[in-house]
Amino acid sequence: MPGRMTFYYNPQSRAATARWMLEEVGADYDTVPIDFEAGDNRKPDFLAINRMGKIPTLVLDDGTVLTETAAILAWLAEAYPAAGLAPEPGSSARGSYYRWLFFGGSCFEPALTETMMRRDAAPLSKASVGWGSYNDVIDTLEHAVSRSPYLVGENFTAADVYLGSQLSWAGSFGAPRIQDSAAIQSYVERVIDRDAYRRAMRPA
Ligand SMILES: N[C@@H](CCC(=O)N[C@@H](CS)C(=O)NCC(=O)O)C(=O)O
Repeated sequence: MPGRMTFYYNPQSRAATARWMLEEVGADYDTVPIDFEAGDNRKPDFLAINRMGKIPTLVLDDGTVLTETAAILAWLAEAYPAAGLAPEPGSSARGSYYRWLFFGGSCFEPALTETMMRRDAAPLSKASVGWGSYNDVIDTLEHAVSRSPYLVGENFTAADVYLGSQLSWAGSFGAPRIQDSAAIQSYVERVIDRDAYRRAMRPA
């Protein structure tokens, strides 16, 4: 089992998702608060750890630096197998699990950014951008969460931590078609109804 880690965190950020996962697996970690207003993430000490100046950033007990929410979740799921948050390596379910983990980062995130931050711009070419279109992404997710309780069938996985968190956040700041989708809302309510989520939402 991994030794004590250092977790750079702000509750109003993607680091909240990583904290949920740290709580899911029962990781041993110290939290370092990052105050964006104070510019903590642009100070030389932090930039020396993550040149991107972004969180979540997780430093392992041997000094290895992990960034990118999906990568942190995938690593934690593997490093703490007893938590049962990743399907068997090489199984079909493992393939689906990767599909949704990657879909979160490479389709949902940029589609959301395009929709929320470029509202007045013409849509980018659906055939050229990797996420197609926001509506296609939401249709795909709506279908995926309607056919089984979790993204990978009957079992909750780290992919649900990622997509559940993304959908919950996106809905809370008014992204289209999330709060008015009964299937997505029911999925979000289902996946966040967990002790680890509630612990992760407490003040650090
Ligand atoms: N690709 C990264 C994105 C991380 C990210 O953009 N984090 C934001 C907070 S949600 C951040 O640290 N922003 C501060 C800044 O860039 O100054 C991931 O998936 O974890």
